[in-house]
Amino acid sequence: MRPIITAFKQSPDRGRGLARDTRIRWAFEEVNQSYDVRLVTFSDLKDSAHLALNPFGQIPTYENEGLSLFESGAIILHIAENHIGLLPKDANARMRAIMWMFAALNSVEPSILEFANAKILESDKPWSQERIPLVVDRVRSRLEKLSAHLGHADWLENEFSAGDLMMVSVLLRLKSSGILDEFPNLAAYVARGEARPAYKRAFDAQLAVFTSNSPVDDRK
Ligand code: GTB
Repeated sequence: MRPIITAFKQSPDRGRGLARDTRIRWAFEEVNQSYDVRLVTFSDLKDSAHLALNPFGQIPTYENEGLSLFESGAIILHIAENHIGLLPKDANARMRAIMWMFAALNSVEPSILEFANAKILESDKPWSQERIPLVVDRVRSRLEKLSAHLGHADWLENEFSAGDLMMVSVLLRLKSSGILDEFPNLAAYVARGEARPAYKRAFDAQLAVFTSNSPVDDRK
């Protein structure tokens, strides 16, 4: 049986690969596991059928062989645990790769989400312009430490792992902001992730969904 994941029929990111199904697609591609995608609308997310898969009414979800999961971290950990290619064999190295997945989701992603929310959801608030520099500083503070740890290394530990897949996925959200460019080693790290053939296949697959489900613009 092929696993099934959910993804937006029309992603609000317009195919930039920022919705969280992309990281799941990337994990599948890294381990050469084919998968199916059930496309959902925002209204589908509120249906009881979807809420039974994810009580928070979000994508991505995962279903296979009697197991259903939500949370991109849990889904990628499950894929990585059950295939070769995303976690080292050595028990300590394996745990450190998992630690980096948690670090990406718990120590780095929250400030980036705050920044995205401040820019997108709160831009019309009278206090927005005052708040943004504070939020950017929190992102910068995390990136400074991550950048110092990474140094000149290619990946967070010795070899590419699910930890890098998650960290690159999280950092990608900053690409258009310019903040990443303040840390050339992190910008290069993200570019290394994007250059992986598996990432490219994942990116192209989600873009194809957006392209084929966008209303045709027939303005002359
Ligand atoms: N913690 C969960 C996980 O990691 O799986 C978070 C899942 C999540 O935030 N899902 C979002 C969702 O379903 C889509 S990815 N939102 C619908 C809702 O909550 O009603 C987040 C996302 C959305 C849009 C952009 N964008 O436009 O750039 C980027 C990322």
